[in-house]
Amino acid sequence: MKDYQREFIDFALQNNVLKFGSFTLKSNRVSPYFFNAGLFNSGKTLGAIGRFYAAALVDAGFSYDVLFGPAYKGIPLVCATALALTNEHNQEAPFAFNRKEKKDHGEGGDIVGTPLSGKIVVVDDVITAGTAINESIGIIKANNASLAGVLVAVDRAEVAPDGSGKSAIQAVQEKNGVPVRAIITMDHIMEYMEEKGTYGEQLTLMREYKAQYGIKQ
Ligand code: OMP
Repeated sequence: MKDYQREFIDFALQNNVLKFGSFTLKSNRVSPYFFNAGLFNSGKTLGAIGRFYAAALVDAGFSYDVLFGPAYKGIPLVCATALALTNEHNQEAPFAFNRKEKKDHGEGGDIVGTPLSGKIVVVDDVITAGTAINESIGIIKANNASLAGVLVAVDRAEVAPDGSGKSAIQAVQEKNGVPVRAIITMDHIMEYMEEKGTYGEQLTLMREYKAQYGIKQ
């Protein structure tokens, strides 16, 4: 694990964004941890998360025309990332996001911000089974733009629900031929817990969950 990844986990724990307990996921899996990006809910935390995403995006070497943040949680994330790309990396960083409800008056349409055309990088919070990311890819295709990559904060490194045994990320990568990058994965969280040595039962539950739903390396 790299220093910035450890720093990111510390930061998520301090802000209660990363929590341990029992959580029912969108996929109906019951997880011993949850990452709630909605709790990056102040100027200070949003500024910091934007810098983490921007650094990861530059590190991944993504080339893009527009950044896309899917509603709702992707919206502040893409704004924060674009701001950090300009302030810290001197990039123009055009961005867009979608409305969940289509607007048929005023400017109309379901995309707000820079029109979705050219190479698009999706900026989102978490990948579990890949449903949310596939929805974003559908929006990009519907706008005749092309997907250049996906950046999320957390790759939960779980098997896709299609029975292929592949990770949700692998499935998205192979289907679309583009890179998917995450700031951290479930393994980084477990490594962090092992290093601290104080997580006891919670770490056992993480290992059990990984054995059931994690990708087999
Ligand atoms: P998939 O669509 O199954 O990949 O799940 C990802 C989505 O689930 C995220 O965009 C979140 O809305 C939500 N989620 C979290 O926010 N944090 C988690 O730790 C797990 C989930 C989840 O429900 O799987």
